[in-house]
Amino acid sequence: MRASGLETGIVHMGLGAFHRAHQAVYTEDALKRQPGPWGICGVSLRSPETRDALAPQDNLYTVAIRDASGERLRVVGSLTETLVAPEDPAAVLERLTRPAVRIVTITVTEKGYCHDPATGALNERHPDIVHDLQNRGQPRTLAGFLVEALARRRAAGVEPFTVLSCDNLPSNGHVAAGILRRFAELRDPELGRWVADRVACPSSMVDRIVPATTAEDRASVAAALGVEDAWPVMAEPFTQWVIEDNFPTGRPAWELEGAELVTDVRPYEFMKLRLLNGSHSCIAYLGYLAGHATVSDAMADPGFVSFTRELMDEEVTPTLDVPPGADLGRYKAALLERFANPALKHRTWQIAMDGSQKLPQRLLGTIRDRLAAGQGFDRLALGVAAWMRYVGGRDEAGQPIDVRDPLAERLKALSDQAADQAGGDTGKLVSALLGVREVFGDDLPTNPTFIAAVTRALDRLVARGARQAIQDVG
Ligand code: CS2
Repeated sequence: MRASGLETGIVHMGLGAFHRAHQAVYTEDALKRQPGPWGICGVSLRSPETRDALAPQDNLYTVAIRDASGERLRVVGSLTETLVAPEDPAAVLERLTRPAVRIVTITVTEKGYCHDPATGALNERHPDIVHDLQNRGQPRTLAGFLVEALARRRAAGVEPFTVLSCDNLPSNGHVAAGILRRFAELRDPELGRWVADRVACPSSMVDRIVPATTAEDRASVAAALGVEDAWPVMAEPFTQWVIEDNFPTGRPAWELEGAELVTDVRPYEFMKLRLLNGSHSCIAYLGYLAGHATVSDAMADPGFVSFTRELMDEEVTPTLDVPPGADLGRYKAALLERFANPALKHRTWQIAMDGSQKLPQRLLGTIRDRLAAGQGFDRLALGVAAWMRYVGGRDEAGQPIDVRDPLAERLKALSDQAADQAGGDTGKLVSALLGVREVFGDDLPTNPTFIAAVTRALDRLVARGARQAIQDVG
């Protein structure tokens, strides 16, 4: 629960369930051990729902930690305030400019960076970026808010804040630094140089499975607590946070509560993005097509368990640098157990969202390493093929799929065009979708080994269905 008079020292951009079950918990626990001015002002970049739920309950909320053995509830009090950016961008800029705010943490999801997922560079044609360059005081995007606030701090002689990305991107600090520098440079080259020289953007690897809260979850938490909580969050017991220790203006003592402060986060990021998130995306597309609504449903099917184990052991593991002290065997065994957690209803549909932003770091980077080493990647190719089938918008029973993706319309149009062409064969669909360079870059679409593997996988998927296809590659 909240320490009274907690001062705000962190602004968090992207106030979703994940932040509330992860960084907010680490911060509260660290402050219990070592008090400090590190309360969190949570900012929603889009909808008012979280603020509307939390403000009337003094920004307190419950984290329900669930697994097969039962449930543990705790109330978290590290949020001091909640703001909704589109309602009052000026208030968000004002908080970001306060000298007492020394860290900005971020979970805006992959698409919130408005970058090109294949290269990591700022997408300068993104309509919201174009808007923010022209409307400095009324921004919509992460880059628009942070760069305007940094410019104001610079003008007022206030130290810049440290920017800590907590999104599932490789070298997420580097990606954040790149988009901030470029956005600032487009405003003014001097500002661009100052941002590049003065703003620390440490990388971090975050991990905890936190499915979207359902009405049923709310009701069960209310029954257990004996009071209503308008928006509790559900999480697994496992939690991990590995942070590059680069905070020139200070930070909470997160390490006192289990965060690992290191000099190089990259091996941890690759391990997690490729093993956990890569498997997650394959299970999401293949599982959804096979009729599994949740990850734990899919993992109740032995075919999915073997597929995931072999994907990790045979195709992903050889591409990894093992992080210092990590035991990959144990890590992977724990992942299979975590995916099977029957108390979490983690929808395959939820993980399938925004695939165009996720595929590069989850599957395609691994595939590039396999190609370079002359090694096979049939399971990864099946994951890519399942995504191709999924974005076409029809499942194996011919039912429509509600595809959520910033590129959804374009992906659907490409799929429809390929299907309309004479024959409508799988090769046409593969070549149409490989034309999306933001996802596949310039190399994969012209690589014959890659094209052949994905086409073969898609043929298999169409002819045999997902359940059978995962067994055929075994
Ligand atoms: C998931 C992640 O939704 C998704 O794409 O793969 O949110 C995953 O649950 C987290 O990264 C786990 O740390």
